[in-house]
Amino acid sequence: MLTTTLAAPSLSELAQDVRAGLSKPGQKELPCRYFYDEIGSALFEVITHLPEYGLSRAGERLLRKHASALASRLPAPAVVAELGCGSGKNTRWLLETLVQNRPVTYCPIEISGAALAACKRQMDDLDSLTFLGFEREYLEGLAEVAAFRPTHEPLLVLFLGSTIGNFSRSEGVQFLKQVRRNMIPGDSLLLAADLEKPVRQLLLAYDDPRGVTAAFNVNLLARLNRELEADFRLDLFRHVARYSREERRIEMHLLSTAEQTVTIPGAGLAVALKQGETIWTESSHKYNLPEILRMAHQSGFRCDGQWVDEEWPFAHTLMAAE
Ligand code: AVJ
Repeated sequence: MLTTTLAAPSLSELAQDVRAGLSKPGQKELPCRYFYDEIGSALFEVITHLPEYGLSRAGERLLRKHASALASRLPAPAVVAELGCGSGKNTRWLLETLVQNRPVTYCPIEISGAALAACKRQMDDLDSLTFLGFEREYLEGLAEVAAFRPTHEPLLVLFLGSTIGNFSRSEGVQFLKQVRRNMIPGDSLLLAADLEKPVRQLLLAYDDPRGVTAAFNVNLLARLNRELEADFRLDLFRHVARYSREERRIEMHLLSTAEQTVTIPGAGLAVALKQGETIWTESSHKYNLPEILRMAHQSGFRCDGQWVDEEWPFAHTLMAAE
């Protein structure tokens, strides 16, 4: 008998992650990192301008107001690595100050090529800045930066926007420990974290009346339609934002308004959804100041400064690698 077995074509990382998340027993999930294709990155940029979404403007105010105070508290960095740069609009305020002291090599690490390109344009006219972008996972990119940075010159790592909030609290500490492993004493980390605030304010920030956040969330399914030939009917899903008091986080879900089966050929998968069942797409944890300091200490940092926005509770914490 002649038999032939063809090896299954290897699935892309996207396809593998989609398969794993949607075939979970119980709560189905999709990773939030896949929000940021070209359309998703553009929608996120719109979110940062929404009156209800105060995070980005708070981060911007903190950098505008305190860039010099911040710069004076750390050894002038020769290399600045940023984990997730987005448009680079906020980071620019800090880089403008830093390049006044010395030339800087700026290394944004970003899985969205679209965001990386926008960030490059944002920095184009900054003389004394060398732009070296990494289209990579955060830790992969940071390891590459760590491999070439001169060890006698300080490194500054930026983790802005409160992206840390996408991790669970314990994953967040594990992540900071990994970041710390790519740093040496004398290096610094600037970490942004969105703080706890009234629940109705948070719900509006993640479910704005213009429906931009809803479009951002649903675009994840549209992306799977585009890239994995899936047949999600977007009209049969509804954006939901919930606050978990227990976990102190916003959760975004996509709720199936009907019983339906979706096929995703690119992931070799068919998914049955009940009416009212959700796909969990993102968590955004909210913090208090003492717990940020605790997280810093647990992951091998000393705190050298903390700035809190007055309008929208949001904190920038400067941490020194010990
Ligand atoms: C970019 C991860 C910080 O969690 O607030 C905005 C993403 N999601 N609106 C956040 C987001 C819904 C954002 N981060």
